[in-house]
Amino acid sequence: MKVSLLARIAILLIAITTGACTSAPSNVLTIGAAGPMTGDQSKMGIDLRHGVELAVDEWNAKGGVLGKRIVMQVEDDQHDPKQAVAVANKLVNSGVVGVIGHWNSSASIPASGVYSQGKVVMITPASTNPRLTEQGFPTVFRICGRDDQQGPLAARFVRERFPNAAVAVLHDKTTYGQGLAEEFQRALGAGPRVVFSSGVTQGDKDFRAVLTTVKAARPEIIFFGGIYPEAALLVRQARELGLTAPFISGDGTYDQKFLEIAGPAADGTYLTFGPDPADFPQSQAFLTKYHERFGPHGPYSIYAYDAANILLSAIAQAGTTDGLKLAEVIRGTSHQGAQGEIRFDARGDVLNAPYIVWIVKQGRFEQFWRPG
Ligand code: ABU
Repeated sequence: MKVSLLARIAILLIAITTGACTSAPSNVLTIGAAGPMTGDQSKMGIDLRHGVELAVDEWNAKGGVLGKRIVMQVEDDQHDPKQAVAVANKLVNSGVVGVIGHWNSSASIPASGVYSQGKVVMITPASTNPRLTEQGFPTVFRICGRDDQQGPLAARFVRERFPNAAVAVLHDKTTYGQGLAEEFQRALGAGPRVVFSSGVTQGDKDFRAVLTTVKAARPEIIFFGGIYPEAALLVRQARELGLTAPFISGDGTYDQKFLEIAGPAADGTYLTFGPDPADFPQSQAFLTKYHERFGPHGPYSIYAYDAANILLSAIAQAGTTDGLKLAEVIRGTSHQGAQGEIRFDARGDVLNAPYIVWIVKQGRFEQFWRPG
């Protein structure tokens, strides 16, 4: 009898210390934010984190969601596909209610399988490769446009502004960069002629060898599919080699960092990206709050902010953190974001993602061309 009582006390103590008999629910909900938080693309991860942080703090100031305080779990995928899968597993195992991320298509696509398996909502603010939402994962969303929109837009711009031009196509061999270059090339159609096409290696610093070959092909325009660290060096080194053909690139190049690294060589570069939120009344409150807190916004800060608000609103509306139910609410709701109305289609893509062509003039991005 004495032994039995001791045994029961021991079992009770083990249960208490391991939390096995704890019935009180946690008073916090955790939201994941994942992207390249360190390394050469960390500006993008930090912009993403800041956008989410602003939304989370606003919700907490209003009392949180479902009566719980919201906390963030920020994870660094270093824009590496393997690291992205590790991060996704870590977030799912932590019990996050959803993830805002990842930034790179090469991270989002492999990570999306993990979130789908774990029935966790993932909303990427920036991954534009079409494949992400073609996989049929019900909990995967993208709040930005796709490369089969911006690639053809760039091609149309080239056809209209540089008809019959000789075109060189370069890309960084990543899911995003190569995919975008292929979309561009496919949409060029008759008229412009591709006289050179090749990949470069992400992380390289010296592109003079490939640029010398590009120069020999006498291009009249150079398209680059890739991110700003390589884009900036390419454009700078091209000008040093006397290669004067205008550059055109995509949203991965659109950032202040591109201007800083490329310097005056950036002038005249064309880029495809969305219109300037500063032009829209509905974006003003976000821009003011973001600037006061973090300084100038990055290209995808507002997308991350809207994505976090969509996730948290869905939790409030659904009254649950069940991923599949949240996905239903997200898909079935017209969201009023800092960018205006946001609605998703059955795949998880946004219904309206306008692209325009920007130009760099005297070290600043200016809106340049809209499809008629
Ligand atoms: N869309 C720009 C860069 C992020 C990505 O899709 O890889």
